[in-house]
Amino acid sequence: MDQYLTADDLAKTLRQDVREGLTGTPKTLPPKWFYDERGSALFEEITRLGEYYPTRREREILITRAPEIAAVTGAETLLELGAGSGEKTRLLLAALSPTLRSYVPVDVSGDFLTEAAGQIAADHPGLTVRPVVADYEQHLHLLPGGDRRLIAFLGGTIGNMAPATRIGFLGGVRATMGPDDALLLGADLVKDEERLVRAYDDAAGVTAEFNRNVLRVINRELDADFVPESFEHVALWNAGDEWIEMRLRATRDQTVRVGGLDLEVAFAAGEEMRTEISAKFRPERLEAELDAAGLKLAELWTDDAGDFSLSLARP
Ligand code: AVJ
Repeated sequence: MDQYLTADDLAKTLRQDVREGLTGTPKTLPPKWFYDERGSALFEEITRLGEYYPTRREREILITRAPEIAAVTGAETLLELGAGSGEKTRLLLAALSPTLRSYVPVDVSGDFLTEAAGQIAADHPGLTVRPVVADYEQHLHLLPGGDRRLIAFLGGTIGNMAPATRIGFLGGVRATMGPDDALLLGADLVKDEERLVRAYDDAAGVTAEFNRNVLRVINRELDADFVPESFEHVALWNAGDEWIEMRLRATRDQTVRVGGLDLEVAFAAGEEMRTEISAKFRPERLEAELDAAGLKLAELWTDDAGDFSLSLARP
């Protein structure tokens, strides 16, 4: 396993993020810290909710288009950024199998990778599985090269990046690509506000627990004393920026001590802290942003309902 990111690096980044986020105005926390074991399990539960359509829609597109993706790319290496839920990976691996020689899952969690990679290697004898522990916002240039790579970034996670970060990320991906490489990008589409908000504020309250989980992560990792129950989940559609925002709203005045940072933070009743943006796209904007990064949109597929998109782009 290649490791460009150590547990120490991660801990340092968390400290930086939390200090910056809790001392800024308004307060923010980056969404990457939702995903400890409990957070990842909660996200898996979200993907099974009736209201949360993206995972289901992206799977539909993949089932329909995987043969075309295989035919057009003839991929020899599948490089998956943020190696996600096993099922989509499996669909791609099956379709690409005639040409595929190696699979490179990239994730910040080594434990997760070891488990996922072991399973996939066992199921695909002859496939070289080479997991890489890295942060795809920092280490793109270090990822293994090769001919005919398909770089997959699925799930709509690109929507979690602020626009400037996103542009930098796409440019970074482009910079690592050879002439025969391709990018497979999953992105959620702009739609009816009510459906969007429901997808991020489900009736069973799973997303609310997922949102509050970031406070539990900080409590554990940075010796903080957040009372998660004293924050309520907020999901709203920001029409100007065309993104969903998740926030945590303090239900009462409170002071939180973050021991690991020797920091005390006051929250006023009603104060809101942003924990995630999840941008939704129009096809024209996707094409324009890919173009600005030096990538040409070869295909943009959607599911039958037009909810979600899967784009194939090339240098
Ligand atoms: C995993 C980043 C694609 O933004 O829809 C789900 C995370 N947040 N519900 C998304 C998430 C709230 C999800 N991504």
